[in-house]
This record gives sequence, structure tokens and C-alpha cells, in this order.
Amino acid sequence: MKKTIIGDPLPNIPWQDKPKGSSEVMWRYDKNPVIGRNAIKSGGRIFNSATIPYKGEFIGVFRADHKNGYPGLHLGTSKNAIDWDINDETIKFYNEDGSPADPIVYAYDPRLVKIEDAYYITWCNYFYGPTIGIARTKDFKTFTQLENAFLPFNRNGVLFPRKIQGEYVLLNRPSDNGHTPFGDIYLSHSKDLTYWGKHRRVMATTHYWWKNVKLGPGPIPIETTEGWLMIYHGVCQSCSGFIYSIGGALLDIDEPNRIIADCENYLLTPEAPYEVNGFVPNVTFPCATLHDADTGRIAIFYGAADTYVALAFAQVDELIDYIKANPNKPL
Ligand code: BMA
Repeated sequence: MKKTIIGDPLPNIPWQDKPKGSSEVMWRYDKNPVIGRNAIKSGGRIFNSATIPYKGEFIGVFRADHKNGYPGLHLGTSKNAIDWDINDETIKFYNEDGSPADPIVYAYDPRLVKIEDAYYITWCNYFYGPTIGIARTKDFKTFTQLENAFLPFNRNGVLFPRKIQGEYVLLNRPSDNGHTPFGDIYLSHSKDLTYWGKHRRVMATTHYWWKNVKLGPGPIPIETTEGWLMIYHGVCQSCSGFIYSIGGALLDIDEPNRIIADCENYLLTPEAPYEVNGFVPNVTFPCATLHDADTGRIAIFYGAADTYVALAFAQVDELIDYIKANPNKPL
């Protein structure tokens, strides 16, 4: 069988075949949502969260919006990546010298990646406004917070899963302090995960209505023989607010600020009851994938309506063919 995903086999990821008769390239888990309201005592809503394989099972960093309104990051474990055991306490961070890090005011939309022998969490961190926080762990017991990557305001920090041309690469989305009405995807380089520079624009909003207001990178990009598969969110505005859909593109392997193909169509848009009803209706916000290099199966974890965690599935070859067959066209 053709191996398109460059990576490890991971046969135990969640999976359901595409429903018979469906023409979608990304289809929902039929038991969605996988995390409902009030899953932990301290927080009423868990959504926009990340997971990764760990020691034969799965571990995750979850965004929980607490009863005081602030979001925090919580660790969770699972044998099947569907049924989760999530800590009620937030993750405690330490500085590199072992002293406790400054208290977290708010932390949200985590991403989780393994680079070489360590795991990194990136998230939207309060620093006189939102910017990108970074922490490292090797055992999911001790978490070392690194310097914030950027000045405010920035959201959606997403690390590539390996150094590219000797440097760490971080997708990010400069923003404002509120419900940003603009936003293109950029990337930044670093030799040490502390000093970030050599900023490049990756992707701008387009005339296509579902992604004409703002964009943001989603899960950790997946390395494939066809380029980096970048799943992202695209946003449009209706009379009653923003609508967040899921898009897909391929980026150049050595220079990922270069787009090989970007799909004019969304891959998934709010339709299911748990996507169109909730704290913020009409949001599908992808933050993580689990993927199996042997079968090309991809399980996509996304936040639904800022209220739930939901799952969708795709087959890598079908997804890439669809992206290439339906490219953005100029107006
Ligand atoms: C963005 C972030 C996301 C959220 C989205 C929709 O600005 O706050 O966490 O899912 O808005 O409300």
C-alpha cells in the first residue's frame, strides 16, 4: 500500500469508515461529541483541545473554561482517545531553574507536539493580552514554561513536528485583543525556542466567503510525501456572528511558507446540532490529529461551538487529492 504519511504506524487511533453514500472527504464520528458539558468539576465546557499518543495510549491537554469564566489547561489520559479522564486541577508550570512560573491568568486553545525527545505545549497565553505560550515536558509530570514566543497580540501557535533546515518553525496568527476581525497565517523561525524571527506570511484570507475574514492554523501539520498537510480554520461573518469552518492545504516540505495547494472549499462546516448550538454557535475549531502512517487514516479533534470536543475522520490520499482537485482560483 502507498504510504503517504511520513511517520509512525498508530493502529489504535479512533476510526470509523465513511458512511455509505457520503461524498464528504471529512466525516463526523457518529457518537459525537466525545466530551460533553461539565466533564470536570472546575470547568463547565471543554473544547479546542489537543491529544497525542503516549506510551501505547493517549494523553491530552484540554482547554476547560472555568466557572469564573477564565480558560485553563488540564491534563487528560485515555486508552482509546475517546473516553477521557481529565484532571480537575490545571497544569502547574515551572521555570527552567525549577521555581514556580508566574501564575497563569488565562490559557486556551492548546496544541501538543513531540519534537525529538520532548513534548511541547503551545497555547494562547495571557501576557497583557493574548500571545503564544510554550512549555516543554518529557514525562507529563513536570512542565517547564519557556518564554512567550511573541509580543501581544497573537493566537494559534502551532509548532511543526520537527526542525526544518535546522530551525524550529511556529505557525501563528497575529491578532488584536478582542474577537479579531482580520487574520492571516504566518510562520516564525527559532534556533532555541526562545528567540523567534525570520517571519514569513503563509496564507492570507481569500475571496471565498467561508474564509474571507480570518484564518488560523489548526492541528500540528502532518508530514506527507506531497508536502505538509495543514488543516486550518477559516472564518466568515454573518449577521449573527463569526462562522468557523475547517479547511486544508499543502505546504512545501522545506519552505513551509510556500503553499503547494489550498482548497477553495471547506472540508467541514458547522452543521451538526453540537456545532450549531452551544456557547458560541457555528464553530468547528480543529486543534489536533492522530494519524496512522500505515493506513493513512486521520482522526481530527475539533472544538464544537466552544462547548464540546468532537471527532472527524479523513483518509490522507483522498483528502490530498480533493485539495489538489479544488484549488483556490483568483477572483
Ligand atoms: C477565537 C478563540 C477560539 C474560539 C473562537 C470562537 O477567537 O477564542 O478559542 O473557539 O474564537 O469563539
